[in-house]
Amino acid sequence: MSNSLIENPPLYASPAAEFLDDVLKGLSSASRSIPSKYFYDDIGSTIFDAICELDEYYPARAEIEIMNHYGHEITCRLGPDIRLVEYGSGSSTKTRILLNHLIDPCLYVPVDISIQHLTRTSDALAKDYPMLSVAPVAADFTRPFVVPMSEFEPRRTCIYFPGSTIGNFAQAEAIQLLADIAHRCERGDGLLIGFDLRKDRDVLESAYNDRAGVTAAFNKNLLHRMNSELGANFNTHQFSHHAFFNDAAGRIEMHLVTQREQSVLIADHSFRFDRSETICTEYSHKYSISEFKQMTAQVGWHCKETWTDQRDYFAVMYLER
Ligand code: AVI
Repeated sequence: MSNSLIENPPLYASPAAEFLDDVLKGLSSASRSIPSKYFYDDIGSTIFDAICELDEYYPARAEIEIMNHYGHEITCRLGPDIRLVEYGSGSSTKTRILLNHLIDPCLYVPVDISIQHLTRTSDALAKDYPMLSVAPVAADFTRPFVVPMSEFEPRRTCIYFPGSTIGNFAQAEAIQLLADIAHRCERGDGLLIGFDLRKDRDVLESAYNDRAGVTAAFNKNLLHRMNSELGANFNTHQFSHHAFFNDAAGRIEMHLVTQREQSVLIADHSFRFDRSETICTEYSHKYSISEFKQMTAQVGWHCKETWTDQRDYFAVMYLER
């Protein structure tokens, strides 16, 4: 397969009807919420890249530190001639570190919900790694999609799931997703996954309440997206960003809080908001290594090795089926 020209990726991304259904369902429930996957349109994905550059947002740097420090060891674990499938590939920043060490990968399959971001990133990778076959797939990885096959039989498939995105699922959903990934894999296939570790409340809360307000803009982009794509009439100035660590649940929660009583119209459905009422837009779970080992073991994954950064803020775990 030539990589000089990346064909249009097969498209499995959420259509507008599904976005509307999820929003109406989420806003009709007693505790209002919207799935965090809807953050990632082209603008949201670009704001997320800016979050990763912030001083306060330690997870991105901690994971890069691990990949830079242990990249060789990690790729020795993965072995040569693999098909690498990345869930939620975004800008593929950490992938480049893997690719610099991997021996003769057969195929790289970035999977992302934002088609524009995916196409840009895949084109850039194809240019920078001319020997690599790249076959992007635009999909919501929580739903079934077909993984392209490589020209040569890979020694194994390895799922790369960096960025602690697994933390954005409620714990039961995270376990279900890990089980689904296991079912899609064959015995001996690998999973390289990054997750954020528990730490001081101050460090956690600063990471999601940066001084420059980039995370607030990321959160509010969801309102702009509902206005432009679903014809909603949210007054974005009347909502504020709120993020805090819920200790009992072991997670950061992000919310949009109404500043005053108001009604919002979305596709002929009217929603009344009391003053200070919130819409939960994201969970970001923080796990211990032993907790994460237990979660993965119960759905058929065997932990082979774990690497952490110097401050033990973040972990990257390699598991096999
Ligand atoms: C993508 N995900 C792992 C990020 C996180 O930290 O949970 C999303 C994010 N939300 C606010 N800042 C970053």
